[in-house]
Amino acid sequence: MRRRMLPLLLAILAANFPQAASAEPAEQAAGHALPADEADTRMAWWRDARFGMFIHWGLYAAPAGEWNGEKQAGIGEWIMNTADIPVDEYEQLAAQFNPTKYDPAAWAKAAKQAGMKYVVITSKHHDGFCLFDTKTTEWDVVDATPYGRDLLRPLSEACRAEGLKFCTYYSIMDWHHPAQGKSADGRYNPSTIKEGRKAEYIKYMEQQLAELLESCDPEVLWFDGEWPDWWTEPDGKRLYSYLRGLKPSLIINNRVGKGRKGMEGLSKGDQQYAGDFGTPEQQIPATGLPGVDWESCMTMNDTWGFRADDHKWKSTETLVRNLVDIASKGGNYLLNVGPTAEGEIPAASLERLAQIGEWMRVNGESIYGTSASPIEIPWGRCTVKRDGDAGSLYLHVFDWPEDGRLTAPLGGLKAATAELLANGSELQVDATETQFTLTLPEQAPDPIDSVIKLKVTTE
Ligand code: FHN
Repeated sequence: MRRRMLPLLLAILAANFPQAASAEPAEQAAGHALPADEADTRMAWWRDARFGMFIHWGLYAAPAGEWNGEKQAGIGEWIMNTADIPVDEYEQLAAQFNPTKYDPAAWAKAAKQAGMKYVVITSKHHDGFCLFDTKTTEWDVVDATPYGRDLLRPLSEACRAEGLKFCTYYSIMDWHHPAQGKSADGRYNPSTIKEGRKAEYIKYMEQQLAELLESCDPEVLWFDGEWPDWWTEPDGKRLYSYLRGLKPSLIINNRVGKGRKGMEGLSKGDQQYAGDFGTPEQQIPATGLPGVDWESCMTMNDTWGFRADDHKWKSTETLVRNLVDIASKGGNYLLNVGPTAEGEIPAASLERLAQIGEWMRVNGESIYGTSASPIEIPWGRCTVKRDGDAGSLYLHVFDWPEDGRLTAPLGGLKAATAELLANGSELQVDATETQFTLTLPEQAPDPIDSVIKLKVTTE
């Protein structure tokens, strides 16, 4: 097979070593209207983390994708996402919810061993049911279920014991709250606010969020359910300011307002929308936006919440390559698990998490703390780590060249050394003024993604 040219590697270098390349440095958008040093300081751990666990857990795990004997096709969180179930029928689920097998320490360990750096768990989904003890309602795990204990605080402690950041998801839309109701036209996830009761509900939300900050001190508040027409961008900006006032170091996603769908909600510094990062869902943007923070949230199968007949599980290869693709574009990967009503993460999820962890133990440095490279490479991806005038390019080779050689144009950069992360073995680098060629072993060390660490300098 013809030698592969690493196309336009110059653009990568321009984005990360502007003094080294003639190409115009990639546009460095300001990702945030607040003073860069404040946002940069606050976002630093989140940008380094690159990989987190999403947990969708609640009463909807009990019916597990079936209602009145009918399996719900399509996305399995139908149970939690439809307002077609009469509230008094749905409320009966609380009596069934008794997660006696819940082991927060095991959940935190599974996330840690997968190479994840943070955990985002549903504190309240659209059904309004709270997994934490709240004074604002009896519709919570302490007052309404046989389990009778707060679920989030123990997980926050277990995450911190494993060195993970603990974060919470919170739905603005709340079908159970008396101030909200179905929209007349029955739209998907319908929700309206009753005449004159919006301020009441916002106060309720603020009280609950203050309780969450107090009881389990999340580092990120991950909002959702912001799409009903009655919730506006000014509402989101006010809520963002309220929360940052309570906890200045808090990070908040762009669904606190109307900036959803990830990149389109991201401004390049004009801060059109409230929120610190974009939230593309079940998708990976075609390119990153240099200088803008974003996180792709995705399921491991096709359901957010647990479904008894869970299927369409993605392969570990797909999950690892998603992580690499996202990191190569400067984003974070929030990968979801949906625990059962008994409190167990499904075996199929645990298996994939363990396999991802094996890859991360060898190659994690090519993900953590890396930044975007501005182009896509057909046979793999590239992530970048700067170190003054030097740095490393991590070449993620998905498609190992049959001729065992990779060639790249290196305008003004010196390829110092190259090694395989899998075993530290040095690779021969033949450099000329304009390009270098890597000689690779016949066999790819990792069929999913073999990573080459290329140290480069500018002098
Ligand atoms: O309706 C929810 C869905 O259940 C899930 O929580 C996702 C995760 O981002 N958010 C909403 C759909 O966009």
